[in-house]
Amino acid sequence: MRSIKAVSVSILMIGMVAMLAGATLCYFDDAEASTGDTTTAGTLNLEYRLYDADAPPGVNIIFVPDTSWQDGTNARFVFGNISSGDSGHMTYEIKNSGSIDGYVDLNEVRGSGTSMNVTVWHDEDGDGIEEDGETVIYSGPIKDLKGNGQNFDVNILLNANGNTYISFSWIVTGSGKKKLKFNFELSQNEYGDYFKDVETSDWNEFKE
Ligand SMILES: [Ca+2]
Ligand SMILES: [Ca+2]
Ligand SMILES: [Ca+2]
Repeated sequence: MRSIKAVSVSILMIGMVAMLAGATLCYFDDAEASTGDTTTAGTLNLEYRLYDADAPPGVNIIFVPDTSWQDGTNARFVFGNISSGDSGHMTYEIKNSGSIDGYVDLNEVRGSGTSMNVTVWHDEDGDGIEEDGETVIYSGPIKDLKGNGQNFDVNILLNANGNTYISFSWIVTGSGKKKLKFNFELSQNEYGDYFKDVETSDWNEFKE
């Protein structure tokens, strides 16, 4: 009898452990996009900042508001006094300040205006130069990024406490205002259907 009872208790305990494990997984499955939520299993939090930019002499570059880390807040670059033929780049640094690894996508990339081409890439070393082995995310006119924008399922693995860079090179091909904005999304899995954190840039501006 004693041994049968012991077996029963063991089965009961296995059942309870399975229930607890199931509950933890469900919690992750059901979590909505938010800013730096905490779970019992760890945290997933994305932050970004304006890192670096360049442009021809005579073009003004303003970091708005500054180069501090953004977490639930917005930042942007403003280039002023640009003219047709000018080119340059802007680099954003992103980091995973949570305790679990995640995957980064670039979503809702939206352009306003015409007469500018951009190339967006995973600038692994953050030097603003597109090198062999660095993944190009988009290359083309900003007018093709109108409406709700385009989503780029790039799945950049960003380990807990890790950081990396996304750069945009641009070339002005005509007159008129041009703007560009986008979301960085850090997700627990590659499909963005689990726990995730989204940060949004402000409209980057390119003014004459
Ligand atoms: Ca965040
Ligand atoms: Ca590079
Ligand atoms: Ca993804």
